[in-house]
Amino acid sequence: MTAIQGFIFDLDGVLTETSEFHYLSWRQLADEEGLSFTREDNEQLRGISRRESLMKLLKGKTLPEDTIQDYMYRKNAYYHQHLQTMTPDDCLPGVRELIDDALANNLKIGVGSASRNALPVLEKLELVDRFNIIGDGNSVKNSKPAPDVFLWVAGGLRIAPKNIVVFEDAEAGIEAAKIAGFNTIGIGSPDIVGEADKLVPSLQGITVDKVLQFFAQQA
Ligand code: B16
Ligand code: MG
Repeated sequence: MTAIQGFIFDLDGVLTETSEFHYLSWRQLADEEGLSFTREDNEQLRGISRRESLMKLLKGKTLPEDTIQDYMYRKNAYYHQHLQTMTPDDCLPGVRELIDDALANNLKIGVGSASRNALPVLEKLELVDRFNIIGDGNSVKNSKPAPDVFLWVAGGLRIAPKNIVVFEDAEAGIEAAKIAGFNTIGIGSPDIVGEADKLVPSLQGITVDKVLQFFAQQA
């Protein structure tokens, strides 16, 4: 019998691709404030919190706390405008199939995201009711690469990290999951998620059987 009893999915970049919305929102703020911000810069923001994203965008420039709060508020307002265009069709390929397969195999499933917007995004995708538990940037204090959000979700699922597979697209997310002893599947390029136990280009064609077989061989 397999030891894997649950899956935890990151949200942005795993269940849906919101990085373009994050890019456009930070870009609008950067343009308004005369800061430089490129698509390459945006790639460095995958999986890290809103505040840490702003710190990277500022590239060492210091600002008073009320200005930091104003920048984060405005960026989030722009992001919410973009979210209005999101529909259930914005689920990435293979996501719905893997969720159905996991539930049919009696696995418990959760979301572990750094985003404080995880709930509105999952509502747009019509996925909220599918998950046993949703952990996000509001659930814990320390964001990825701290393991807190994944441990919070694992606690809610009542499953030990060694019996859970985490699906992540960000270096910070793989680091967070590995520190706490989760099994990891990295989605995307080896340059970014190369530290994961297993790498896949996307969730398309990924089945519970394939995942369980992989981690059975690992054991
Ligand atoms: P918000 P994930 C992360 O979500 C994004 O990858 C990252 O780019 C973003 O800065 C972070 O959420 C915070 O998002 O501003 O919505 O709170 O990949 O951990 O699901
Ligand atoms: Mg992500």
